[in-house]
Amino acid sequence: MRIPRWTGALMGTLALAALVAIGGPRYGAAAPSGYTPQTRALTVTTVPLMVHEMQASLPFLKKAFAAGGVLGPKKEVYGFVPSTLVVYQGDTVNLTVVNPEDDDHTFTIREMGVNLEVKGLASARTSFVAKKVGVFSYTCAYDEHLPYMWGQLVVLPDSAAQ
Ligand SMILES: [Cu+2]
Repeated sequence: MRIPRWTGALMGTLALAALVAIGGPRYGAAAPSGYTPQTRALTVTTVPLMVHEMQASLPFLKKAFAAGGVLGPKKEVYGFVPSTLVVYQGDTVNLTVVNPEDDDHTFTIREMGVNLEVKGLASARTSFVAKKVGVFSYTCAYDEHLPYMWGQLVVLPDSAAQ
């Protein structure tokens, strides 16, 4: 059977058109990341680091907590452990905050509207979606624990996911 010469050119054009339709290079548009947002269960513990109850075992704290001391009588140092959380944009964070000590705390991310109350000797849960890329501080809102009790939530762009 004889195949007309123009058939080869036509087939080449159709193949190119199909390739572009499937997903060839798209100039001027952001490449799709292909990342599927995940639900991440994260647990943070509130940990006493330098608090009034420790003065008996750490005598230098008496000076630190004295009036005019480096901490003063109205401040205590607590930490969030871990102090850095990393997720990708679009992830859902199912967060549990565990407080094994008797002071109340909050886990607060102002930019995301997260403000979780965590009573003493209890745990609390919340859930939120990390919609924006960036570095967001989480703090305890109690004045007695500021500026010491804080950490950072790092929200990476979904395009950075492997
Ligand atoms: Cu606190």
